[in-house]
Amino acid sequence: MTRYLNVAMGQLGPIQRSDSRHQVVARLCEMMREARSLGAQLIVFPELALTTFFPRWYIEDEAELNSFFEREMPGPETRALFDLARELGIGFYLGYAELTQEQGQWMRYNTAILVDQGGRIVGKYRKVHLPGHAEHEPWRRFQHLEKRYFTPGKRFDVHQAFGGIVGMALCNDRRWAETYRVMGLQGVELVMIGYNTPVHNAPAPQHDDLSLFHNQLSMQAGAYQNGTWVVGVAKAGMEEGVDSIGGSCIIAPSGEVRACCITKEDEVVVARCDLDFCALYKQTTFNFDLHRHPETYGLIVARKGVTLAADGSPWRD
Ligand code: CDT
Repeated sequence: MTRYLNVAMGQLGPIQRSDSRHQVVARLCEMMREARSLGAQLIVFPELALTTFFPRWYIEDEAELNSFFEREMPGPETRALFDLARELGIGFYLGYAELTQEQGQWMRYNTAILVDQGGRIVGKYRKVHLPGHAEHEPWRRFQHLEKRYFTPGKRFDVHQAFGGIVGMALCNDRRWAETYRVMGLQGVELVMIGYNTPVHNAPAPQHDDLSLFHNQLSMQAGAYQNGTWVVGVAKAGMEEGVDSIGGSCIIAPSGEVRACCITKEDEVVVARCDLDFCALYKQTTFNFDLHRHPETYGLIVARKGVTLAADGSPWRD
C-alpha cells in the first residue's frame, strides 16, 4: 500500500511584539483546524512561531529576553495546541525559543518539536547552524543575534513517525548540504524546516533580490540529492519594520515544487506526499551504498573552514 502523508504548511504572517502568546496560539489553532478540514495529517509551523523574531534586537535585560522563551512545553499558553491536535487527530511541527536548565545552568536553544496525532511530543530538534553575530552591531539596520541568544544544538536525529522516517531542521540549516545528508544517511523521507528570513542581509545586501531564489534553491537541492520530501515554512511579512520572505513550499524528492504559499500572511496549503516516491531516488541516482565514496570525504568532518597555505595555495595535510 502506498504511504501517502497529507502535509500542511501553516505559514504565519507577521507577529508584532505587542501580540500575546494567547493571540498567536489562537492563529495557530485556526490554521490547524483549516489544515485538518483539508485532510492534513500533519501541519508544519515556522521557526520561533510563538513570538516576533526577537534576535533582531539587542536586549540586555535578562527578564525581557527570557519573556520570548518557553520554560515548559506544553506550557499554560501552548497547551491548547496539544489539546486541539489530539481532538482533531493532527500532528504538528512547531518552532519556539526554549529556556531550560542543564546541570544547574540556564540554557537557551532555538528549538522545534514534532507532536503526533495523539498530542505527544515524539521528537525535539535544537538548531545547529545559528546565523548572524554575537555582539551588538549598531551599523546594521537591525540585528541578527542568534549567536548571542542561543547555544547550538548537537544532533540531526530522525524519527519514525507519521508512517515514515522524518527529520527536523530550522531556517539557516536549510542552506547547508550537511543538514540533509546527515538525515539522508538515516533514511529520512520528510524534512520539516521552519524559517524567519529577513529580505535584507546586512553583510551582503547584494543577496537581497535573490533571497527567495536561495530559499528554494537550497531546499530543492537538499530534497533531490537525498531523495526526500522537504517542507519549508516561513514566518513572513513586515514584522516590527523588518520585511521577511514568504515562499513556503513543499518539495518532492524529484526536486520539483509540489505546492507553495502565495501570500505573506497566515496561509494553509496542503499537499499529498507519497513517501514511497523517495525510493525512486534513494534506490537509483542517490543509492548511497552503491555510489558514495566516504573514503574521499574525510575533509568534510576534519576541517571546519577553508584552509590555505600562507601563499594562498591549497593546504595539503
Ligand atoms: N532565522 C534564520 O536562520 N535566518 C537566516 C537569515 C540570514 S543570516 C543573517 C537564514 O538563513 O534565513
